[in-house]
Amino acid sequence: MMVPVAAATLSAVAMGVQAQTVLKIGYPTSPQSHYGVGSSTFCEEIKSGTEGRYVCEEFPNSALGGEREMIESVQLGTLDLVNTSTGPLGNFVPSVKIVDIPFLFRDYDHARKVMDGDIGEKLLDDMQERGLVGLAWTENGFRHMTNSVRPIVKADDAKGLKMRTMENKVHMDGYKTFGILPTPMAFPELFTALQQGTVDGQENPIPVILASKFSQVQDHLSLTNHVYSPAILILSPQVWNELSDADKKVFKAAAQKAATAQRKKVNDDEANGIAILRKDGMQVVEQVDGESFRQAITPAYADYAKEFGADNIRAIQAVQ
Ligand code: EAX
Repeated sequence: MMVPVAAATLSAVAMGVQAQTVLKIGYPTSPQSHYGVGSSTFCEEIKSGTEGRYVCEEFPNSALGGEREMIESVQLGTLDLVNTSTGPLGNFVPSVKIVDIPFLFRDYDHARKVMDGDIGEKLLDDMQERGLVGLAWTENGFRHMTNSVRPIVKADDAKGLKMRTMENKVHMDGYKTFGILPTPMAFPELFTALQQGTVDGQENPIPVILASKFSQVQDHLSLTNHVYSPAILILSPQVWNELSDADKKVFKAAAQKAATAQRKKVNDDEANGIAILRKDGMQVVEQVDGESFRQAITPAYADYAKEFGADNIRAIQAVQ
């Protein structure tokens, strides 16, 4: 009786048959978008790095819910991974909210340096005690305003517009100083809300505006660059705690590669997307009066300093 069993085991090993864990990963936009590029890079890397012991099943296009719901599911362990913006993350990990302050980051170089440096590392650490494992900062991009009422050149032009925002109080407090009427809403509801005119506009990075075809339901795009939107690859602690030390290294390295690929796609979309959106019929204001927005938001900065500490804000601004 022993022989056939041993033979079966041997041949299974010889054939490379081994236990395979399928990890579910959710993200908000399409497989071709920045989130899709980052997520599939991660999945390819863990598959090759663990010789197929870990593979992914991808759920793009908010198939498993909005970002808040996906983060919640990862916390509960019903979803293994999410690649999400920080939009709703501050509701789970309060210290993360600081990175959502409008006009905090000068440009992509600055933002990526902060997120990849000590400050970003500390925020990843903070997630552990909230039941989330932050693997790496990916990227959503600098956000711009779109609407169907009028071109926005200066802060005054935004006054009175009903704009969908993320479920993020830091954003909403800042945008109120522009005179915008912020309407928080989960991302999967946004296209229909724009189509039906429930809101006048919204704000998102070029890669999201492209992937979600907002040009079909919005006339004006203004390159306001009013806030950097970081994104993050989050793993469930239930999976993390089962990984060997070697596999943990594979997962971390895979997340770094995902971040690089996702940021490259953001760069490409920033470079090529505006021409595409124009061709799709959007009127684009490239020269926005950024100073008027920065002046308008000064009072909100006093509140941000109270909530997050002026020193902590300055520490981010000081990164060169
Ligand atoms: O992360 O909700 C939003 O506007 C986000 O930017 C979008 O889900 C991509």
